[in-house]
Amino acid sequence: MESADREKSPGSTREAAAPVQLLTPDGRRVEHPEYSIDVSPEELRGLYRDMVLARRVDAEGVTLQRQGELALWPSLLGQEAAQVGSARAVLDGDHVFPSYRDHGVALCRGVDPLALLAMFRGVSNGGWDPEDHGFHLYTLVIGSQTLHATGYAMGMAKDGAHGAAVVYFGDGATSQGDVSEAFNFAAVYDAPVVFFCQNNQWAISEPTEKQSRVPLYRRADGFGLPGVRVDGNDVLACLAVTRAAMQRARCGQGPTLVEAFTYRMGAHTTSDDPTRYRDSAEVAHWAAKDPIARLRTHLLDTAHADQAFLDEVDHTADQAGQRLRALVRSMPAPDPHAIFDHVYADGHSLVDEERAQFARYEASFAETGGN
Ligand SMILES: Cc1ncc(C[n+]2csc(CCOP(=O)(O)OP(=O)(O)O)c2C)c(N)n1
Ligand SMILES: [Mg+2]
Repeated sequence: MESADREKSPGSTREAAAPVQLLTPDGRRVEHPEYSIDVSPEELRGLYRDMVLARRVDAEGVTLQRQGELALWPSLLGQEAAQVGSARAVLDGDHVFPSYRDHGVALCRGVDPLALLAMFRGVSNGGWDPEDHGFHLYTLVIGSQTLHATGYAMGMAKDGAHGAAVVYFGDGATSQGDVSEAFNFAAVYDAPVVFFCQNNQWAISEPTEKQSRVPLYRRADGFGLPGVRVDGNDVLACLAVTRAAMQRARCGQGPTLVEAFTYRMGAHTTSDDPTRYRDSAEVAHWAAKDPIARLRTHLLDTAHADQAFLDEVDHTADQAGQRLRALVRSMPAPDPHAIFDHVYADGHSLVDEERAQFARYEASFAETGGN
């Protein structure tokens, strides 16, 4: 087993600056010369509520999959601060391009978590209308959404829109050519886009040191855009850094790469067993940096919240979980033929052929009495 803090190993060529931090793992508020932020007690409580709700929805996703109600679920456990902090820097008029585990971002943008669960149940073809919340569709083709976001941002700039785009991707995605192309396009065209990389240390079973010889935020140097590493388990730092980057983008000062240094506490997806490739000591090391626990400690230490508030948040999250569970379990199965609808706006002979073929296949069960 390698050291839990792998990037600090002696002789490594991957030395990195200390990540931007505003809240220490033991819940102490610290200042940063470049990223000061004024957050009211009410906003702090809101961030806490968002993170607890995100964790609860996520836990429902895992459990429902285990009970056979969902086909798959990619857990965000451990990444609540990176997602909520960055998402709360998004304003109306901005556009978010997510990956596939960004449920916390979806919640903050106002997407009903039921839509996320429906997609992973396989009863919807994609989810939601991106126009409703400026929240585009989940992307499973690793890294491709960085190009979508960059192109969209270039379009926004051409239209004279005042918003910016933010795109979420992982450490593994940085090895995709698409991501390098997006960095380059964004840099040379000064596109109003923020690249928000959640470095959760793993790309399925592949550790980050197999993705890059340099810390990921330093990739930005070669493309001529600023890169910054932020403590991804510190919701305040993620908010401050993303807010600054989005503001830069909105003001026509171009793109930024933000690397949120965090950890995937759970399995890659419910199809994965991480005990096959990583040590429990590493997971324990990161559990001590839990993003929700540190904000809870801070809230209690500063008397910005009391136990009654924490209990109410837990109760609300439980109720949300129960609502989701009941609604997911009662979702009707879609008509299997619906999969052929909407492939093209107009009809297409190939789709018609496939539809007919599927109808024959289905009819064959009736003839043989099989199932
Ligand atoms: C283009 C492409 N190649 C491979 C895959 C298979 N795949 C799915 S998730 C994943 C790992 C991605 O890791 P990372 O970018 O770190 O994101 P994380 O899952 O950790 O959030 C891979 C290789 C894919 N979906 N798309
Ligand atoms: Mg990863």
